[in-house]
Amino acid sequence: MARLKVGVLISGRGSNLQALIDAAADPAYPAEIALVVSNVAGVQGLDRAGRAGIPTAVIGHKGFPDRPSFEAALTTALRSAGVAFVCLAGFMRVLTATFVEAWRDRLINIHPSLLPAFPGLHTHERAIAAGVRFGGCTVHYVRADVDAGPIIVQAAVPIAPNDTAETLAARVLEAEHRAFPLALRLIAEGRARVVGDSVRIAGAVAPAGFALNPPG
Ligand code: DQB
Ligand code: GRF
Repeated sequence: MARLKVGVLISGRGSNLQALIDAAADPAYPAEIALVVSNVAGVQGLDRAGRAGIPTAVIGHKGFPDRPSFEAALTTALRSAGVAFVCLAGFMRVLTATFVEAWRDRLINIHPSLLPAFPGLHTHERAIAAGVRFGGCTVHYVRADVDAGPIIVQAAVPIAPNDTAETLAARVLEAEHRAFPLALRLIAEGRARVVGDSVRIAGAVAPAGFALNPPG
């Protein structure tokens, strides 16, 4: 089967990008990374892509007069590389409704909390301050409303009494590195379907630690 051609947008470290690169190194994985775009030059994620032989582009948002022109350049680069699906992996610019609609249901993000709790930034500090006992991560389709799209995969992580934002972030990150490749695989296999505001998953066995919505 032809593999789904994916573009990954990053702004930094790229450890979730690395998890996708590692998953796609298996020829049986149903998606391949055709392009990595960073809006920031010199970041570690670009080195990770380069090492894997994946084409990269730097499209700095500061080089454009407004968000629509920046995003038009993103879409042009993605289309030129034959990208059919886009993953946000630590991409730190909020996208306009125009971009989101252009890639509707072909655009996902990974967020380091159990949404709908703690959308936005500084999630780990906020979770600890709120005294919640579980953190986690969420892979979701992107909607104009930030961190509010239909949820594909979540994983929960316990919060220890002595956790700092840093120790919790590290524990959540390990879960992210399993959840993101899982979500992309389910989508690329054609198992994920957006029904209203939620995602239905058909014919998949949930790996240990994951629960998937039923089909329907
Ligand atoms: C992010 C969500 C929010 C931010 C960054 C990444 C944020 O608030 N950054 C500070 C403002 C930066 C700016 O001025 O642009 N996570 N776009 C839409 N919907 C989303 C998710 C992310 C990025 C862009 C979304 C997004 O759910 N419309 C990733
Ligand atoms: C991750 O925690 C991700 O959930 C959030 O930004 C961080 C990116 O880390 N959106 P990395 O660049 O993938 O290492």
